Amino acid sequence: PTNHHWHQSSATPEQTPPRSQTLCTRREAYERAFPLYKQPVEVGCFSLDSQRRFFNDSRQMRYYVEPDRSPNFDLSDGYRGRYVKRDENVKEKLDHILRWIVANRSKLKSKLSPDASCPLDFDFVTWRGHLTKLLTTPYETREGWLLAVTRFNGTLYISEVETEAARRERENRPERNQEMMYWGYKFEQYMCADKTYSEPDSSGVVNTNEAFCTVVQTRLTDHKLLFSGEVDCRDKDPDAPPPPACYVELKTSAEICTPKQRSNFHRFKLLKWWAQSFLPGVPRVVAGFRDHDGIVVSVETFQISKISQLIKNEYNCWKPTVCMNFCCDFLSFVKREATEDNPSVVYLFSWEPHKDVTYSVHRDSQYSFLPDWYIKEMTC
Ligand code: 0WD
Ligand code: CA
Repeated sequence: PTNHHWHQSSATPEQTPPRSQTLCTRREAYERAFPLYKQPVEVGCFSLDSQRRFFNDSRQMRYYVEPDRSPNFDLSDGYRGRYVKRDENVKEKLDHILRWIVANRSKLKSKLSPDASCPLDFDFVTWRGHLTKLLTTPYETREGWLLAVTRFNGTLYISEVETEAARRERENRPERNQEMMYWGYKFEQYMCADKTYSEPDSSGVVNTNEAFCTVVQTRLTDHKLLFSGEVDCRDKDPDAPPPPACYVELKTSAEICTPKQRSNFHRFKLLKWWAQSFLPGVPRVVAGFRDHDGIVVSVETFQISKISQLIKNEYNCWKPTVCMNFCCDFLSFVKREATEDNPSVVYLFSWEPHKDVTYSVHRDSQYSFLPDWYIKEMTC
């Protein structure tokens, strides 16, 4: 692999400075051929119920219902009175994915023998959302990130740590923003039915504890990945292709009235939408465009495979290849640096906009995230 974009401090033999390896995040460094990304395969799924309890099944699956041409959904309906919000102070880290792994380990083939699942045959285990952040890093100018990495039985586990800035923002979120966050969930309720044969019920409670998550495996060049992502709904047609091709991602966005708004939508929104759905192989995003009062005025479908064409005329726009190559090189960087195989050691990778990625090492610290029950279960 080419490493022309590596910046490495040159240590002199007499005064060895602290090891400071970094990874550059400039777009130009990642403009090369699109890397191999194998078609993601769903290997399982799980559900989180209204009390955030884990179930190793698809009980929270919902079904996409095609809306009217001009729907007039009121996204603020129920914000006061029919809203149960997940407790954002509870940090779940990778716990749900680890529970899924333990429950399904016999189905997962091992590196050593096809019978045992210890060690796991994956280089990385993480949330899809963490990979989305990596994909968009070369284009992100506002929010940095912290990713904790632990190597255990040869597999690298990646779990996000909330930055100080993100925590402050969350704790000081204006009322208007809180309500706008609700809009996305309310849109899901207008668009989804609980059964293949039923209709959406917008009179019910919106409970953000509930989730249906897919678990997919894939490979990015030489990195074998296992990750999970929340899926909004699926095509209810029994003849629809198997998951993840039948899945539909739902989004809301401000209605587009000016060329400037259209350009910003292409340059910023579509980057996030593309990255999030491309990773697990979800083929389409259904967007509800809403006015300032949270009324959906139109609904439009975006095919993920057509987004790169759609943005090509945009000046100075993002490129899928830059996103994927950066992610690939970051994973190589992690593999190279996070060498100690120890569940209580965390390599904390840190990035701020306009800077390089750096890291620090922490033993038995507040950052350790692999639970004892998982270590016990997976120590063979
Ligand atoms: O502990 C953490 N740091 C995180 C935990 C960060 C991100 C997610 N999670 C967990 C939760 O268990 C959640 O159920 O991940 C699940 C979702 O994972 P994901 O699919 O990897 O996350 P992402 O792609 O960022 O978000 C997908 C959806 C969002 O939909 P929109 O359309 O807004 O992108 O998951 C929801 C949200 O509806 N979501 C979350 N749900 C619970 N906790 C979280 C979160 N922290 N972030 C997004
Ligand atoms: Ca969504």
